[in-house]
Amino acid sequence: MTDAIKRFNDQIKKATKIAITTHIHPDADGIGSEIALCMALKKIGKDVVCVNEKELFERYKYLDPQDVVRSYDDVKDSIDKLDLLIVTDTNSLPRIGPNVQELVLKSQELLFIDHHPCPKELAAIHCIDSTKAATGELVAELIESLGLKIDKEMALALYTSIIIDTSSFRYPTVTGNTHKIIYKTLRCWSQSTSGL
Ligand SMILES: [Mn+2]
Repeated sequence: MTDAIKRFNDQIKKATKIAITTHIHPDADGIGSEIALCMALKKIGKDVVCVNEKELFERYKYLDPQDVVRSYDDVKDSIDKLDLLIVTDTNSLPRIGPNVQELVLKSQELLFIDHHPCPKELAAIHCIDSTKAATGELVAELIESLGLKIDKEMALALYTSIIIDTSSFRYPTVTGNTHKIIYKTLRCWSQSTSGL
């Protein structure tokens, strides 16, 4: 287990009420990552919701079969205190939007889960791994580190994250590990029909 994954596990262990967000003008990596992580944390009994600055675009709704994403306006009155706020696919607070930033003040802890380069002081206290091609690649490993198997719904969200952030595996950020995660997501969907 890397230090980044250990930090994630430590934070999850001590948190019950959790919100997850991503950057404004979100792409499929930010959205797929927050949704897959949210579904995983629900499975282990956490009180968790995704809160984005704006409502999810219609074109991304297929990634959210459990309807876990809320807009800030939807939840602003019902979230009083949080144990943990997780920010996916950025390590810059201004990028989560002016309203969602209010949640930072309501939360005991803050954790970035990201793959963009950052100062080493930030990487030392968050879950940031710039060797990953997508945040979704890192989130898949985090889900497994909780002792969970990636299920079909998580697989769809994570597969989409990685496809979008690598422009269908065309970028040099793609590694053997990226393909290993993709294999695991595809296996969820094809297990019953092939020997994958
Ligand atoms: Mn990304």
